[in-house]
Amino acid sequence: MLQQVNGHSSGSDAHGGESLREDLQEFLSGEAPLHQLDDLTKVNPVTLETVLRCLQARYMADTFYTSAGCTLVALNPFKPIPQLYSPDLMQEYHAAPQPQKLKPHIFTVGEQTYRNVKSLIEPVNQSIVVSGESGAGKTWTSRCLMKFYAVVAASPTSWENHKIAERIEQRILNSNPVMEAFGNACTLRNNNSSRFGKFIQLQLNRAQQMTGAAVQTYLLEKTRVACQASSERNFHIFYQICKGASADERLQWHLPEGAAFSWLPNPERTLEEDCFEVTREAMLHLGIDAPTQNNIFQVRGKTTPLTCGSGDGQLFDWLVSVINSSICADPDSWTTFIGLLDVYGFESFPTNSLEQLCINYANEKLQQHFVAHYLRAQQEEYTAEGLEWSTLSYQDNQTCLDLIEGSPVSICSLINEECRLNRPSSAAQLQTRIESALAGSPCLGHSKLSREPSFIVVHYAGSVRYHTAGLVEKNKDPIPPELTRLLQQSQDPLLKVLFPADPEEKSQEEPSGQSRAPVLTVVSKFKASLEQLLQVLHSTTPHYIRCIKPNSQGRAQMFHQEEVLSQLEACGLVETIHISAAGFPIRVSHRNFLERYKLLRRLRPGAAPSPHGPPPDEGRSEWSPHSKQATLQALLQDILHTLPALARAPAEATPAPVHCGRTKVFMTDSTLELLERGRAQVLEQCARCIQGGWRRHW
Ligand code: AOV
Ligand code: MG
Repeated sequence: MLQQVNGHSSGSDAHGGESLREDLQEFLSGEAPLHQLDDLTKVNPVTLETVLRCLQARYMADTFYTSAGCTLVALNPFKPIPQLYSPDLMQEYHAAPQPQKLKPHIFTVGEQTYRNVKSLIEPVNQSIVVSGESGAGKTWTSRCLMKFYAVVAASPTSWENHKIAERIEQRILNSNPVMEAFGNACTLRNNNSSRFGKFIQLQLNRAQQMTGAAVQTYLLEKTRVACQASSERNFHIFYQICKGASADERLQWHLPEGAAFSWLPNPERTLEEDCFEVTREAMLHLGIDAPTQNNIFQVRGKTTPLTCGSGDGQLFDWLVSVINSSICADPDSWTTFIGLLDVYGFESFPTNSLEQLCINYANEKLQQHFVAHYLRAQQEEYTAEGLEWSTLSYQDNQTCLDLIEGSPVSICSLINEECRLNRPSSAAQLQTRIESALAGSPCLGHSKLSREPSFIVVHYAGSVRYHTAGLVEKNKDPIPPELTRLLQQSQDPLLKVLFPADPEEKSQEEPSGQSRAPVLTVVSKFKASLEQLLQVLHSTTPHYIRCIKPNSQGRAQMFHQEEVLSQLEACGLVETIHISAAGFPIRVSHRNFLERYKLLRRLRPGAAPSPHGPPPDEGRSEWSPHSKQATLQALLQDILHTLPALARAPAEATPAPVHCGRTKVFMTDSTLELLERGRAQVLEQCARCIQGGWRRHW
């Protein structure tokens, strides 16, 4: 396990459990100090220790973005830095001949996607997957990117719609405060936590101007309306209404005097998100007029049966559809899109239920997509260097996905089956069914020690125990028929829209034991929307932004290594480190390689330290580019011939190959270790020679 990694620390790595010596670290990483390394793939070797050390050095130097191959790592600064997101900086990245040569930034990713989508030769839709744990900065990042596109892809004309003339990009930006008011809440981990996943497709015309957008949301946490963990709050909108309604509105919406509702927890905390005016203004701009708003707030304000979770879900879905009809472009008016996915990261709590299963299932899917893309990118680098790819074999997370969603039997199918059969079944029975039907899966852990019925899934980011109590009920997500009927009888036009008569509803009321039409469960709906999302992502060029929370207190200038490490694991960055390690994690420029190891030629049989000076080419201080490849090959061969002699055990005698690429030497950890051992031997011999009075000959 990794311990302190700052400076004189100790921690395990690929080199025998000791930290890298400073000179070796410097050699592997080039000359740059760690905080100046813009790209984690240049941290050499790519190990957890070096990656963490680099991120920490950068964070402490107020540098929050770092590239990691095809991924951008974004550390949450936890302090406002307006100049980092200014329109001037957006223009700088937009105007740069090569934005990737500027400092890593979300605008680099924004500009890159914008240019890719613009390519006249082959315009390809783009997507940006923003992930990370709660409070890491996903929504912030997505919002900043939307602002970036609103600047660089601004439409030239304003729209006349809903009696408000304004630019479409402004309307798209207005969707954020509305969705956040109704779908975000203050939690223990984030004051403005999104309680839903979101994919927004920014639609561009041939002239690269934004003509519209489409939003898809996933899994709103509806149960929050009825119950919240202590110290957490309900959705922002309730507090906004309570704190922001005028005296007339209070009367009309049947709100009690004073700010608080007895059922609304923790109203005493005022957050910047509590601004009712911002929400109303944004709704107005989206075409939700004052009478409709009145209707919504009346429905939200009255302590009404709509405060049950299901009603909230209907209202949220309806709002999203209204937003879509307000911002979605005419299909003929756009040709390409940039998709932004703000999705909840991997979750593992003391008690995990259907929500976590769905979230972690989505993360497994996205991880598989990411790994496939990363492997492709690695392959491209190897090919560009003229290396064979066949040396790298890597097992992705398909086994875990088979356990969750595979056919004919999987966790999803078994939970759905229980809903379909609609039979009384205990949590313990569900555990037994899952564990016996899926016993053969290596990704199903052993849950024997648990007092409560549960099963364990070994995810790529760690094992998670899911409790089976209530799983089937949650999966059915029923709106009690009596409640639906009651709401349908309401004179309120909004309630009539939210609860239309549904003929399919009847089939769920039939007595158990009869065959019935497939029930649309939470899991089956989620699976379908996830598959749709993946299809869209597959049709695009993906980009990844991994948001990292440097500490859980939300404090600036504080970097907790253990917390960051577990996030690197959960967001798959550790996996990419392993992928790199499965191939050739050590990549060193030709020049650096030779400068460090040319003295190994002294270890060739018969090449004992000579009193007559160094071999001819060793004395050269300048590297001649003309003879570069040939000299390099010859020297490399010489050096490599010394390796078997350095091996201490037979297994080491045939070290993994060293590949000489076009610009770099690629090798494995074990080869590096042998080379270092050889170097140490030569240096020791030299020291002995000097001590032995050979100094004048040397
Ligand atoms: P999340 O979307 O990843 O959590 P947010 O984007 O809401 O997290 O970020 C949490 C908070 O961190 C924000 O409200 C800001 O105060 C701060 N923050 C994030 N990024 C930055 C930044 N680049 N600069 C300054 N402050 C920042 V959740 O929605 O809970 O998973 O469900
Ligand atoms: Mg969020």
